[in-house]
Formats: sequence, C-alpha cells, structure tokens
Amino acid sequence: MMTQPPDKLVPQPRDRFTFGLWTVGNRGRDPFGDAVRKTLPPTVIVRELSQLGAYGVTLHDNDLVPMGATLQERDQIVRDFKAVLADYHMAVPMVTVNLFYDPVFKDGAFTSSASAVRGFAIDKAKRAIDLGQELGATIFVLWGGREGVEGDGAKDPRNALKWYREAIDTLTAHILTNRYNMRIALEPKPNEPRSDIYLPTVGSMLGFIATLSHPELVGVNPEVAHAKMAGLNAVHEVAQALDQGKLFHIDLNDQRLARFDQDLRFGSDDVKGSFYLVKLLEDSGYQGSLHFDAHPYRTEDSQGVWEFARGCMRSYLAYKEKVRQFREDADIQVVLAHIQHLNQEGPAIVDEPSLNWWRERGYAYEELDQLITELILGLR
Ligand code: GCO
Ligand code: MN
Ligand code: MN
Repeated sequence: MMTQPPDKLVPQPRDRFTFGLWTVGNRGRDPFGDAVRKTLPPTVIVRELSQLGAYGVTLHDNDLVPMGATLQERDQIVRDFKAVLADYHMAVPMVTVNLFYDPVFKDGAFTSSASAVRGFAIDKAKRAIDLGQELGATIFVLWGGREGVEGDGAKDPRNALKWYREAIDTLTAHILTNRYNMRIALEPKPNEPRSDIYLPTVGSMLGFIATLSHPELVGVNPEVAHAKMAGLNAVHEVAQALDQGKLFHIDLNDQRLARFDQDLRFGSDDVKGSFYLVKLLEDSGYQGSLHFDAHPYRTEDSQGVWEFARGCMRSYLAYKEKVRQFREDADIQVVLAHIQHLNQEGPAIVDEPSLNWWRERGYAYEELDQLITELILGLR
C-alpha cells in the first residue's frame, strides 16, 4: 500500500507563527456595521491556536488586562494567562500597547499637544513593557494609530516629532534602567484611523530611529497592508529594514492597493507579491516571529475564524514550498545563470561598439517572469 507523503503545509511551532489576540478575536465591527461574532476569551484563542500548530500569541495590554483593572485584578489575570500558556506550550514573543482606543487618545498619545495626555500615554506604555517582560516577550511594538492629524493648523508637525522622540527615548531608558531584554519595533502606517499618520513608511521610521538616544534598541515592524495602502512595494519596504539590520518583527497580511485597511488573510490576494515576500524572508535568514496581523472576513462564524488562522499559516508554508521549487527548477536556474553570465561577461564600456552591446542586450525577464508565474500556478 502507498503511504501518503506528509502534508508539508501543516504548521509546527518551529515555524514561529504567531497571531495577535485581536486578530482571530476580531468581532467584525466596521464603520458601517456592528459586531457579528462573540468575544473570544484569550484562553480559548491560546488553546485553538496551539492545536493548529502556532508558536505563540501577541497582545495589546488591554487585550488581556482591561483598562482600569486594579493591580490585584491585573496580577490575577496575568497569573491565569501564564498558566494557560504553559498548559498549551505557547509563547508570547511580542507585546504592544493600546494607545488608540480610549477617547483620551483622540488627538494622539505620544504626539498629543497636551503634556498631560503624553505623560499618561508614556506611563501606559511603560506598564505594557513591564507586562511584556513578565510574559517573556523580547519585542515591544509601537503602532501610532492616533499619532497623526486631519489638519495641520493646530499642531506644528516638528513638535509632534520632537514629542514622539522624547516618548521613545523615555521608553528605551525604562528598558535600560530595568535591564529588560526588550527591543522596540515601530510600525509605520500612512493613514487610518487618522487622515495622515506621522512617519508613514519604513523609510521614514528608519530616518527617525537614527535620531533617537538609543537607536540600537529600536527597529521596525513593517506590515504588508500598510505598505500597500501607501501604494508601495511591501517587499522593498521589508528589504530596506533588513538591509539596515532593523527588521525586528513583521506583520503579515494582505491588501489591495489604494483601499481602506483590509487586513486580509496572508497570501490571499497578491499571490506574486506574497511569493516574493516569503522568498525575501527565507533568503535573508530572518529569525524573528512570523506574525499575522489580519482579520477573518466579516462573513465568518467561529469555524471560519479558525479556517482563517489555519489558512494564514498554510499559505506561508505553501509560498515557502514554492520558493524551494524556484531554487530547484532547472529552467528557472538556466535563465538566471544566463542573465548573470551576460552581466558578468558583457564587455567593458570603452567605445561605441561595446556601448551598443549593452544598449542592445536583452535581460530575459519576460521569460523568467513567465516561468515564475507558471511555477506559482502549479503548472511546473
Ligand atoms: C492596524 C495595526 C494594528 C497594530 C497593532 C499592534 O492597522 O490596526 O496594524 O493592528 O499592528 O495595534 O500594535
Ligand atoms: Mn494594520
Ligand atoms: Mn499591524
């Protein structure tokens, strides 16, 4: 009897897949309609994701501990949660802070013009870092959802950047004073919920990081959807972070260009872009979490939620399998070798004939791209 080959697409903890509690926990509320699913308790999320083969979960402070909980309540919640994590062998590699939901942050947190709000936000972020340390996280993500404006009349953007810098410097000081094993990853987004969010791209974040007191402790958390909302190539955004040794974390999802924030299941829309992103991550030897920040479609019930989670992980592994096939595909490798050969063996440009040789040569990218298209479509 023939034995079935093992399913390569079954996720394992060693794949380092993580999900935010808010992702599978998303209740489908949008600006036009109410929630369509019940709240999933963090314990259920941990159990289900561990059974699906995930490595861990991530969370905002308030995904676990409600705002306004007493210290005693907080400690009890954290104790219980740690017990569940241990039961299901799940890690919490990253923690973040919610500086966008509460109305107090409606005109920004770290970039609020009001020092009272800025101080409150910095303090909340410090407590979230402490929580992360307690849960064993080594990455603290900061997404400045409300750090922006609808109009620039009341706030000089240079002040906003100065306040932003002061806040991050205070947080790195907090990490150093407490000798935490923690680094900060800043997550850029061009807009939504604000009309314009400060530091909208990976490049802007990297420029900003260079101005901080402890740039070595601060990197980026690029998100596929955010790059696409800005009309950018997400693969190139991630590549720039890698080039500077700053890819501390990544938010994987999918998104159509120039639309509202869709947070689609990873790899579900832009098939070629997802392939190149997985190729980049695998080629680079990136060792951080493969973190999904996406939402199940609003049409889904709880079964659909777990199909969504399984789908994110299976798709990553499917693209990874395609990357392996790409490396082993004889025709693709012949075309690549041919391109490289012409690049290396073409003449030095010393006169009109050698210049013309370079003007006239072809690059065979059409042939290569067609082969890659057929590979991805499963026809090779
Ligand atoms: C968004 C963001 C958030 C952040 C999260 C972690 O568009 O809403 O991507 O999901 O990643 O708040 O800081
Ligand atoms: Mn997002
Ligand atoms: Mn995100």
